[in-house]
Amino acid sequence: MPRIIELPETEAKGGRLSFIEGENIPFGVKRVFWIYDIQEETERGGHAHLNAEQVLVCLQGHVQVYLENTKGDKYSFSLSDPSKALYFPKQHWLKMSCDTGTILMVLASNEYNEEGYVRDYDDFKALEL
Ligand code: T46
Repeated sequence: MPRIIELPETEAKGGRLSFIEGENIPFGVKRVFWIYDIQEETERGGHAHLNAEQVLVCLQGHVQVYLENTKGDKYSFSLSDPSKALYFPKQHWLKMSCDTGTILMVLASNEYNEEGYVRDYDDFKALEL
């Protein structure tokens, strides 16, 4: 089930430091990517992953994340704190709204493979059958 994971956090040297290691998150990381240089508020996502699990950390700015599972359960998360990570399992329809200037880091359980995406909502809803 999608959930917020509170990451370890230290405060020192005039700043904060958080990290992800070992069993902080429930999967082994195969890929890290980041979304940045967002020039204006924008909608992204519009897809689900057949098999991948992911963690989102908003390093700067604000992201509103909307998730839906194949049963129709819906979740909404507001991300703006780099010490909090949003975990979500496979087969969740993702939509997100990123504010201007946002930097979003994503950790994934898989390597990039376009065939692992479902980008049509009707195809996604058919997964529950
Ligand atoms: C997700 C959200 C949070 C690559 O070539 N390699 C990669 O590892 C990724 C993630 C994307 N791409 C290419 C595929 C597209 O041509 O980058 C382009 C933009 O990808 P997409 O339209 O899927 O971007 P978002 O922001 O809608 O979704 C991305 C991730 O794809 C997705 O896994 O969960 O960020």
